[in-house]
Amino acid sequence: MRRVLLSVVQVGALLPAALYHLGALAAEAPSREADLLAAASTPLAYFLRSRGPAAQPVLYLGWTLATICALVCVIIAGMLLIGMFRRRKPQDARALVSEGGVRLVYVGSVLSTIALFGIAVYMLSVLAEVADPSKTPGLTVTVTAYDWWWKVDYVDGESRFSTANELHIPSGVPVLVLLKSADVIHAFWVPELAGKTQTIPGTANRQWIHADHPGIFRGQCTQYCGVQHAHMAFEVYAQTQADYDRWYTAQMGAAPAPSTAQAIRGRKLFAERCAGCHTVRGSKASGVQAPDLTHVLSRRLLAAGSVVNTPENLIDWIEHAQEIKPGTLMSDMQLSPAEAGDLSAYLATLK
Ligand code: HEC
Ligand SMILES: [Cu+2]
Repeated sequence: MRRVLLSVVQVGALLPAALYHLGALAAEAPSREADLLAAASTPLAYFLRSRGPAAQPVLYLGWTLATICALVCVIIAGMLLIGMFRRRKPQDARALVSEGGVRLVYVGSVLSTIALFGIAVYMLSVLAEVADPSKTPGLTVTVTAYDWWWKVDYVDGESRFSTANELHIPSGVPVLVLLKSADVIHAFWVPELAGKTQTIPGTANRQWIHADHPGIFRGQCTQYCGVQHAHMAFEVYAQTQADYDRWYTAQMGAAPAPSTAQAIRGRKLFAERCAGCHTVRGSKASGVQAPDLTHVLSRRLLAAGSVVNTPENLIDWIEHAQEIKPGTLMSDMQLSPAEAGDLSAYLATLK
C-alpha cells in the first residue's frame, strides 16, 4: 500500500519535469548542418516536432491520444486512492447500491464510449487528411525496399538514375513516393515528415512527403522483415531547389573512366567480383540486386545507415560485410592487400 502511494507520488513529481524537457527540446529549431545531423538521429524526436504538413496532423493526433491516456491514468489512480481511503467495512458492501454508487459505473461507461467514439472519428479524419493532400506532386520518386536496404529511382522522361538509402527532395515541394518491395513486406517511415506506409510485393503504395525547410530526416523500416530489419535505415535530404538541382545533375552523370593504372586494375576487379550484383553506369557493371554504386562516394552512410561512409569504412565493409551487418546479402570479399588497394582507388573515382 505504502509502496503504491510512493510510486504515484514519484510519477506525479517526474511528469512536470519530463514535460518541461520535452517542451525545451521542441522549441529549439536546428539550423546548422551539424545540428541537423544530430536532430536526424534523436530518438523519439518525431513526438516533439513535425517538419512537414503530412506529419503535422499525425503529431497532433499523437499528443491528443497521449493526453487522453494520461488523463485516464490520473483519473483512475485518483478514484482508486479515494476508494482505498474511504473503504467500507466488508459487511457494508450492499450500501453501494442504496447509496447510488452504481450510477457512477453507468456514467463512466457512457463517458468512455463517447470518448472512444470521438477518438475513432478523429483518427479516421487524420488518416483521410494525410492519405491524399489536394495537391499535385512537384516530384515523383519510386522507392523499392529490399532485404535490407532501399533503392530510390528518379525517372524523368528518358533519363533515369537510382541511388540507395538516400532520398533527396527539394524542400517546400509536395513529393509523391511510390512504394514497392522486391521481396517481403517492409514499411517506409520518416517520422518527422509523414506516417508509416507498408511496401508490399506486387503493388505500389503511395506516400506523400513534404518538408517545410531544408534538413536531414532519418527514416526507418518499421515492419519486421528479417535479421537486419533494424539496420534498414535511410535519410531524407530536403534541399533548397538550387542544391537539389546540383545534386540531381551530378547523379545523372555516368561514372568517369578511371585514369590511373591502379584504378583501372580496380575496375577490372570490380567487373569480375562485384558486377553480378552492382551497377556502375558508364562501365559494364550492371547488376540489379544491390545498390547502384555509380556515385557511392556522394552518400553519407553505407549499408542502410550501418556505418559512416569514409574510405576506411568503405573497404572494411567490402571485406567484412558479414561482421558489420550479419546476414546481409553481400558476402565478405576475400581481397589481397594489393587488390584492396586497387579496388579502393577505383571506388574513390565514384564521386
Ligand atoms: C551477391 C551480390 C553482391 C556482390 C557479389 C557484391 N555485393 Fe556489394 N552489396 C550487395 C548488397 C545486397 C548490398 C546491400 C547490403 C545492405 O545494405 O544490407 C551491398 C552493398 C554494398 C555497398 C554499400 C552501398 C551503399 O550505398 O550502402 C558497397 C560499397 C558494396 N556493396 C561494394 C561491393 C564491392 C566493391 C563488391 C565486389 C568486391 C561487392 N559489393 C560485391 C550485394 C553484393
Ligand atoms: Cu525492412
